[in-house]
Amino acid sequence: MTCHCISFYTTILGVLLLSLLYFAVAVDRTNFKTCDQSSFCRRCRKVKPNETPYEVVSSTVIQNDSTLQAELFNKDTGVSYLLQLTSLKDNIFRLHINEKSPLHKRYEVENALQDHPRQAELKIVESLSNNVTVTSGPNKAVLHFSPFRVDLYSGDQLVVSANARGLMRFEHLRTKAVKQSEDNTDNNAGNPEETAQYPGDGAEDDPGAWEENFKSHQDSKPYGPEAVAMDFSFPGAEHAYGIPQHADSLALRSTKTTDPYRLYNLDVFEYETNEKMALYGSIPVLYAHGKERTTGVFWHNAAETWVDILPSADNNMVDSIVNFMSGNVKKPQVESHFMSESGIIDVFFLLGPKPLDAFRQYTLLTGTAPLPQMFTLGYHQSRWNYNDQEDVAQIAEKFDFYDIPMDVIWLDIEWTDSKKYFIWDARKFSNPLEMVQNLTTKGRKLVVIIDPHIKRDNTYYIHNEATANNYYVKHTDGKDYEGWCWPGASSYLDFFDPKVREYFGGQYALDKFQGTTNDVYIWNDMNEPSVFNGPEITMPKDLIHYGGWEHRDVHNLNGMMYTQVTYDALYKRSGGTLRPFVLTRAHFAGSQRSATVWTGDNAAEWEHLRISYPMCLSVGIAGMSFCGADVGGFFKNPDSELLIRWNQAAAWLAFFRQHSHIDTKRREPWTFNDETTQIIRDAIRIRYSYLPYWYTLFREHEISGYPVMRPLWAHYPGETATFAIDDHLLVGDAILVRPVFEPSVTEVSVYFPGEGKDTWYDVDTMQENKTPGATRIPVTLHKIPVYQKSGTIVPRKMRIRRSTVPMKNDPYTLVVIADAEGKATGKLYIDDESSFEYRHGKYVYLRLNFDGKMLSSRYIDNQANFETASWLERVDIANPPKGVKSAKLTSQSLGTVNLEAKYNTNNNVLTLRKPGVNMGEEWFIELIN
Ligand code: NBV
Repeated sequence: MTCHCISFYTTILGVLLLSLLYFAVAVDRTNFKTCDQSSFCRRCRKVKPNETPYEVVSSTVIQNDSTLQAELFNKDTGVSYLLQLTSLKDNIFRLHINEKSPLHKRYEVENALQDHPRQAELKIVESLSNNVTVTSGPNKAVLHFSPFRVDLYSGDQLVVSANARGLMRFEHLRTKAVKQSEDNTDNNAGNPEETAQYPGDGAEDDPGAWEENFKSHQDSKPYGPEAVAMDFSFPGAEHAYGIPQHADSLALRSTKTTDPYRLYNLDVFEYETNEKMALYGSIPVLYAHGKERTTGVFWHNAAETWVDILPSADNNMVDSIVNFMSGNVKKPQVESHFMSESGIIDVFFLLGPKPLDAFRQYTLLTGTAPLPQMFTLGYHQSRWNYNDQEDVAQIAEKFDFYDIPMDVIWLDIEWTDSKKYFIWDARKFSNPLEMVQNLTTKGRKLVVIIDPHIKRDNTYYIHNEATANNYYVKHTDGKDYEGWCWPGASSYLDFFDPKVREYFGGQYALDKFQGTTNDVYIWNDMNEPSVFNGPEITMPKDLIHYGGWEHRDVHNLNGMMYTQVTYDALYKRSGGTLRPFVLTRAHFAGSQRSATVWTGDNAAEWEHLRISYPMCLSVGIAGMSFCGADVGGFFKNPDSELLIRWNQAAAWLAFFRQHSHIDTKRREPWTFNDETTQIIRDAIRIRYSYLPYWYTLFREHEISGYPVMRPLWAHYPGETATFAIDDHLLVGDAILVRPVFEPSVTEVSVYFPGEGKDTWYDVDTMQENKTPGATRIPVTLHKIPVYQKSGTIVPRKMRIRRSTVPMKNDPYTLVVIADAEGKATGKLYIDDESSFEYRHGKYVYLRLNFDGKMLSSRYIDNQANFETASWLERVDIANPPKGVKSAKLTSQSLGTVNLEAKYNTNNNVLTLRKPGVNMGEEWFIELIN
């Protein structure tokens, strides 16, 4: 007993000390590696351009269905590789390079791709002594033999080249060379001839090749150097985007004089903005965009990766003198260089040509986000922590009292019994079921956190079962790895093991997870994984996962493996009827299929509010549209102005949740003063009024892969001035948002895209803005600039209630903005808002069309059908035809009925009240003069 207490108190003390440490300092860069401190990055970055030792062995080139195959030879080392260039459907190529006979298998990523990519026909059209040309549909690929290089053309235009700069590096597996002085009798010594046998790649000389130290941590590298790297050039492109997650601008900045962008899932305490440092997630997809086209590369590798970027403006690779002499205008070109610690080279080229095409191509490979339940798009109230069940009940009541809609209350780690996930702290939550029921009777839900570290406590059944069944990630000697996290001593389940996935998923079953119901959803945090005493606050790279893979190979995938378990478990829990909701911090390519993401531990600072836009845009074009940031900032306390502006901005990001650190002051919408409460209430209510539009966009994302929130250049790809804008966004293509990201301003600069062809209407006043491009727009504390594009129809619901559930059958309002020709179009998707029945045709998907005289609603999908109780309450037509006196609605159930039409001269809007038709049927309304 005594012994127990001592260890208990040391654990508590340890956690306290650690948490103090954890809270007292701002970002400590010394915790994280620079490229120079990472031996593979150093080696890859040192590769000299234009001296590639790789060449294609011309006699080995063969074509096999959709694939061109050849041997690649490194003339410096004598090592052979197998290269496959495959043509895929929808303008995608795949380049796959692996060692021909590796010493042992090299890791190839699993789970990021949704299915086997569909192949497309490929034809050899020219075979010359130094290259071979193949075509596939409108695209062409040229494989150059010596020096090795792959050029991809869309039509006749070269859009991306691999290894054009000759930076490819593929470190073959080898045994450790033994220095002359070492004892040759050592069994592990390997082949003393090794260095001589494969000279020339320089890895042996790198002191970090066979083991590497960082701070007090040693990474034993039993497999030695095994890095892979490749450069990609994008002629015609001006900017590069993507490769989230970084707290940086959307348009990637040059890394010429800085470290490369780093992709390595890490828990970076108090991260700073405008940084290329790694963060919680890594999605290795890059888009290069210029006036004429967008081209992407998806680097399918889950190991630590660094990416050098040279946007066109910083790129002097293109010979400007030649251009100058010949009178040519310098052609823009973006350069990139991907470097990964292990794995193979497996890269997908997304040939666009438009931005939305490239985004879609990426999601054809990695999947789209399944349509979320409607409640997930409402407002979420979180805090680390709501103290107990009374606290939760009071918070919910206050939202009702202040008439602020709210769909979900969140519980952070303090809900657990001493950080033993799945077990309630019975002192604070004696009756969780009643607490949940109190919420659900008002149409609300609960989310609880489940972290991946498991407390090493032999009174904890999960720990005991995991130990007994060998479910933990292991050291090389086979012992369970033990790290340090919230519970103190912790171990980490190996989610790469199917048995572990099955086991852990089973914990969510309602009969197992006491105190929960189908209305309790899950938040997965710390899944990078975060290990307080690990190297760079994560798991050592030489640990062993299922299948014998080193953690090094799979690190960036780890968090996604975890959220996939949660998603599947929630799906199973409801017998496949309810759409799961999982929030994740770590993420990788494909995470969109199982989780929503947020930007982690930001701070109550204007700059952090500002960066939430590019961060969500960036992850959005990388497939994860369902993104948000902690409203108000996680660390520190926002003042009322910052909190107001944050709510106003966040109401236009897909995931809208207020959350904050345990040491912050309460900041629920009513905690400042009446005016603040009222303005925040308005922001949240506006969000609810646009939910039909958000929901439609999410359904369209699921079908098309188009992001829900989009950078301006996604729709205005030829408009150069939009390329660097990331403090605006488009929701779908119809709503333009430019939040206020600065304190005490009375006006902001809004960029109106469309060069005058599209004009923009202030959604509050319906006033048209006629000046294209950057324009100063006045703002008040009550208002941020939000516009609807001319020519669009946006569905809304104007009866705002306490949550989305009671709004389900409420009537719709359509906001029609006629363009210069008097026309507008839009779409509306309706279903039961929660189940998977829509996958069996239980929905209506409507095309809304206004041709200047007639507004109609027609099924896009005739097969589908869904009975909704919602009806059409109102139509507002901005910029309507002149002289309309009345209107006539026709539908099957109503026949033809007359409608009153009211024209408002102040804002030039024609309103049709109570058309009354059911939204599930087709109808049309004629305007009558
Ligand atoms: O679980 C506590 C927090 C959580 O509130 C936050 O949102 C996560 O990003 N968590 C990190 C652990 C550590 C915070 C310092």
